Amino acid sequence: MDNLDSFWMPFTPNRAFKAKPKLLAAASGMYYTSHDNRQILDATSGLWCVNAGHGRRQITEAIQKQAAVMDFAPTFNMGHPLAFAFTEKLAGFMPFDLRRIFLTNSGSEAADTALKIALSYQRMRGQGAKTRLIGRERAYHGVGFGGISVGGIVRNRMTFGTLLTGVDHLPHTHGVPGNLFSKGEPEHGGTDLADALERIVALHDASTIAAVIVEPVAGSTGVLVPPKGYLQRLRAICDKHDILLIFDEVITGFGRLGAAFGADYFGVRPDMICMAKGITNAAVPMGAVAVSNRIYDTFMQASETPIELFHGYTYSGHPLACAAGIATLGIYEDEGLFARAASLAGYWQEAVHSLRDARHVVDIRNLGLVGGIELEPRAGAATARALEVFDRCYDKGLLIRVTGDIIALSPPLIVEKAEIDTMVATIREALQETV
Ligand code: PXG
Ligand code: PLP
Repeated sequence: MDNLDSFWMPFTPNRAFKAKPKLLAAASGMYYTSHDNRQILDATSGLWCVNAGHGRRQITEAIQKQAAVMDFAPTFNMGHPLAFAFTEKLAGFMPFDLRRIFLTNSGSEAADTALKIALSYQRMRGQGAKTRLIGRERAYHGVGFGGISVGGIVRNRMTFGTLLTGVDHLPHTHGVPGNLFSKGEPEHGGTDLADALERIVALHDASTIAAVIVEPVAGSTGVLVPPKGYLQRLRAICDKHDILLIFDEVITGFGRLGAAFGADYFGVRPDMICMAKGITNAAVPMGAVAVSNRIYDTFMQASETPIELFHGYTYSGHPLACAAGIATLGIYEDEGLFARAASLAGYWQEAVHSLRDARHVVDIRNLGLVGGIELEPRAGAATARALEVFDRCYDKGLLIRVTGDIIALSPPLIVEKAEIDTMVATIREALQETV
């Protein structure tokens, strides 16, 4: 590779990367092939997205076939059969009555779309004063102006101006005494943490609040598993005050927790679900927002303009993405991958928690096929230790993800037990070698 100058890489220390690049050249099953022709075991499903494993033939063929038939068709005032076929199939995967689906091209667009639907919905039903949006500390909802406003990552916000006004944040759910090294959902603090929403309601009044948006399990900021009862309590408070509850399931969707969605796993009914990533097994970019029939019907019944929602993307329902999506959902069904993830979750839990006595480890968290391993930060050099572990793992043929000083693991749902053992053994070794 001669010249790395032109590509301004996303969320990357460009100068450091370009001095020592890591390039991936091919992918199949559980493995990447690196540019220098090494096999790299993928413990992160790419970026939490290749849930069915890499290079799935059915998906590739569906994309090839569609590209040869029709490259693109507009969905503004027009349509094409695959967009309807895909959303119908996807509706069959959705929990509760979240059967109306708006298509986007990414999770960021899904998050911004959901927030806009919430605001417009409240207005549509005569609650136009309900404009406030409530997010959470340490939340990631992508990088659009809406998503970073309700998001809880200071760095993602601080240089970008005033953003949305009328936003408030719940406390994050991490760090309750007694919850360290919890296996699965932590025991303590769920009710109190959710009751913070009551305080926000008391502060602003329910008549000003449109929606609450949360990730069922916060992924990006280090695998923060909600304590028992937390999401149930959020739902109850939202019901009490007539506030919409949005689950951002860009990571927790499509089997990651061992159920189709986090809403299924926790048995909590959101009013909307944001999704992306695993929706097409990442083969073509796509995102979506599923909304309840009640929300959709309100738009159809109350809209005073022919167009019910003034929102959409050139590529909403792109034919190649729809083709990839149909093939992906077919694989999830045929191979029972969500049930497979559920059946591996116990093995995964014990494997990840076996690192409890490894060097530098201060906490371990898990749910479904997600694991978070938190390291003691190096004095005066936050994130440096985790980055060194990342580099060492990569050199040993393992791709992990690090965020701050936390290792976040999310293997494809096709992972075998022996590969889980390799992941854990490699991380242990890398931790041991890291100062
Ligand atoms: N919501 C959630 C909950 C996410 O996890 C997005 C929205 C945005 O999706 P797009 O497709 O616009 O990136 C995400 C994305 C990481 C990592 O390493 C996580 C994400 C993206 C990139 C890296 O944790 N999550
Ligand atoms: N900017 C300009 C000038 C455009 O014409 C469009 C779409 O027509 C957009 C941005 C939005 O692009 P997209 O629909 O791909 O999000």
